[in-house]
Amino acid sequence: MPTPPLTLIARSSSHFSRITRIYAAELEVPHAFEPVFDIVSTWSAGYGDNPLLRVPSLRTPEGTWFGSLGVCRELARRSSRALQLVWPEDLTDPVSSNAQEVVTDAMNTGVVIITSRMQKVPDDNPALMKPFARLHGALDWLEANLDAALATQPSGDLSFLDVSAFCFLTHLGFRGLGTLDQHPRLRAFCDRFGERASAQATPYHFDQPPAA
Ligand SMILES: N[C@@H](CCC(=O)N[C@@H](CS)C(=O)NCC(=O)O)C(=O)O
Repeated sequence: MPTPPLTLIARSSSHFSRITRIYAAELEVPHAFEPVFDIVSTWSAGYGDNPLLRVPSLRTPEGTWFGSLGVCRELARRSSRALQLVWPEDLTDPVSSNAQEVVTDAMNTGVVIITSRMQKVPDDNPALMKPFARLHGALDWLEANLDAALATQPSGDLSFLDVSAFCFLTHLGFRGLGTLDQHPRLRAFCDRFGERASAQATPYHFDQPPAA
């Protein structure tokens, strides 16, 4: 079988990567998957020449796209499906715009905590006090406001806010960053979105390098 001309350079354990995997599935864009096994590496070629040394990237014959939003936009341009897509710039009221801000920033905060843990920084280190407070504040805010944000955004087949919120919220338990035990509305949202085939096809797991 010929290799598809697109390659997603990503990690199956990464919430930003999962956004792009869900878009690729929804948009039915064939692609190869190139896992980044060593996320601590500073070798940019391993990240598709992304100088930020992060996943995801999308390698195409025309060039490489860095970051989840840019990758999703390129997947949309390459899709033959006529889906109505709702992007962050379509969120023109405060509650949905703020929801996107809170979700994206909380995802970045999760990355800060995970990369600190990789360097053996304990969770009670003062440097992580504010990131954990930020994460808890984000969850409480989303519990109170996400439903309104989702209802207020323009209607469409797929919304970046929905997808990123789902990837963020389901990643918390996977990486031991928190639970949704006290957040029933967020749990209900995850259950609803989790019924989509694209969500079920992209569960979090750690990619394993091939045996030597
Ligand atoms: N703005 C980027 C953020 C990507 C990001 O932070 N990815 C994480 C994995 S979820 C990563 O590469 N972490 C490794 C690091 O920060 O060194 C996006 O939207 O894709």
